[in-house]
Amino acid sequence: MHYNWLAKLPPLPEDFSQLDSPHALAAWELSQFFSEKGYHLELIPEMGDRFQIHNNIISGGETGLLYGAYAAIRGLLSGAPIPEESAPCYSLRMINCWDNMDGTVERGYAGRSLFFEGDQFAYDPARLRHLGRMMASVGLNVLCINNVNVHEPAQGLLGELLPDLSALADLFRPFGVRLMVSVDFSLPLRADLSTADPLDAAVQDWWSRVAALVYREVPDLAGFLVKADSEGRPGPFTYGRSHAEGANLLARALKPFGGVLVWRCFVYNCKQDWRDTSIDRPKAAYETYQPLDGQFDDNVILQVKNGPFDFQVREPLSPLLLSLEKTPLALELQLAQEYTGQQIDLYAMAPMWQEIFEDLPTNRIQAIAAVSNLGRDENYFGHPLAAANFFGFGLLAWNPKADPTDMLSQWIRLTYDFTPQQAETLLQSMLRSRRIYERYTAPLGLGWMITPHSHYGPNPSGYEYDAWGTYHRANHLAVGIDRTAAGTGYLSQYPEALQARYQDPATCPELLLLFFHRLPYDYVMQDGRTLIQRIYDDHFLGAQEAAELEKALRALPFPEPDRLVILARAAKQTANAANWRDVINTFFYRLSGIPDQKDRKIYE
Ligand code: GCV
Repeated sequence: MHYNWLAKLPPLPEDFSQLDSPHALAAWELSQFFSEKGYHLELIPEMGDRFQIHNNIISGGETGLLYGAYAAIRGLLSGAPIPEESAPCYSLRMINCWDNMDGTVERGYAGRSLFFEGDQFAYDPARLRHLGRMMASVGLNVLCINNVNVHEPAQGLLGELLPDLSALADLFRPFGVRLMVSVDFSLPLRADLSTADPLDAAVQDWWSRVAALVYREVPDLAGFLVKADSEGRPGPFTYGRSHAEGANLLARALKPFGGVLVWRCFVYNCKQDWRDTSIDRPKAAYETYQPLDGQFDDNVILQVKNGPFDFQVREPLSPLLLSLEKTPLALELQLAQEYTGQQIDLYAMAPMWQEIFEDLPTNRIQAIAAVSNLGRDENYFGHPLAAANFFGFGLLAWNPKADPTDMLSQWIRLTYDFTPQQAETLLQSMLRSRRIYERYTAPLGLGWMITPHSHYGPNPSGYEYDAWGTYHRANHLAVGIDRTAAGTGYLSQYPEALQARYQDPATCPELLLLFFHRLPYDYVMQDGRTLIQRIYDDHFLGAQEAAELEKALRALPFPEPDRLVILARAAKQTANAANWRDVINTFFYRLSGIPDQKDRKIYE
């Protein structure tokens, strides 16, 4: 038995032959709860994902009926209001799995792949149906099953593995979930073409033929996802072509079949010389894509990570998301806790998403994606409480203005039978968890003081003399990078209002201070503390709060097996936080020579 927000629903039937459509599944789900005073379903195909609930009638399109049914069931079980009508903000609400066919998951913290093992498809249909149900229950509708770093034999997903892909698409169809595949830009070379140049007629023709074959097997495939010219992946730069030319090549092949081409904008120089201060990695995506605005076909979606670096605990919004006017955009979030505690440390993401959408008008983007935190662990998420991030992401993708407190309390009520007071303790622990993690790790927007490669635990200079463009440039006097016009000029990529907000250290939000500014350790913060004292204080406080978090979790009556896992992870988090505290404080003390005003233990 594993607990998550579907714990109070009856198991899905083993024989799924009757539940062959979202409509049929909606009827079955409702019948489990409302046998007497049931809901009637009224199929109105043109309503698509939308639904209305009036006088016990749920009207909607095929998928709308399913989302309406789950909204009614969630309301019944959690007390959350059941909407009279509802429509998703974005039509593509996507989970991106970074699963490899050997069974590993890149940046996966919940066990091995749910889809693959031993270089082939290998899955438990019941487990995947449960995944489909989890997705549908919160309105998620696209699942990209393989890593954006496409490794053999995943190249075969568009070839010899198509029958397997088709079977998997069949499995997810009743849940209204369409598959997507990550595609290697150099795939034509695997088929013995001499080039993958997007302007080459033979290459264009080859992709069109491949798309036709793929759509014959999987007619509702959502499309392709591509990571190109990024971290060693092939791409159009090899042929002196732009990313618009590269993306349009694939988009045109997909167009006749209604597929979209999702092109990731995670492009930067990962072979930088740390001595070279003329390059500033956060500038890269804007510099690459902003000049191409207007050159993309209408079925291209550019997928942009929320921040200009790479899913650090705190980054400002990527300026690219605010600057493209003519190109559809997808926001990319990361549920996998790569830099944020690896599903060991508690890190509820909803408060962070709320901050993102404070700066990002909802209509600036047309789609939303999240890197999966799923795996083959019994509870799918490694840490049972990490399920709340998956659940919350679904609600966010449906309505980006959803309130973090509402999302998390709904999840708690669906998952555990707690008293209101216990539920409140858990809610507050989750709401605080991100700031706690932030306090004991890299200070004030610096990021990257993490152990290289594994990305768990502290190593303040691990990425400092490396090629990844991730520098804090701390010396004995100052720390941070000046990204104003006097420095790298990154700030000029923002609209004026945000430039004004970040420009002056005196008004820049303190949690981003060292992202935008280089400051001496005796710089005086808004509350009168010096910068170095603030760093020490945050780290002592963060470690103490992690220990308090553990205590709060220990006092809660989590059912087994959740309790065992949650408490074991909380203990690891406490130790991790203490380690971060000591390493970061010692690092800055040794550099600055400035003692802690409160005379707490910092190592010599
Ligand atoms: C899939 C970071 C991660 C990589 C990941 C990459 C990406 O660099 O460490 O594992 O690769 O982001 O988003 O493409």
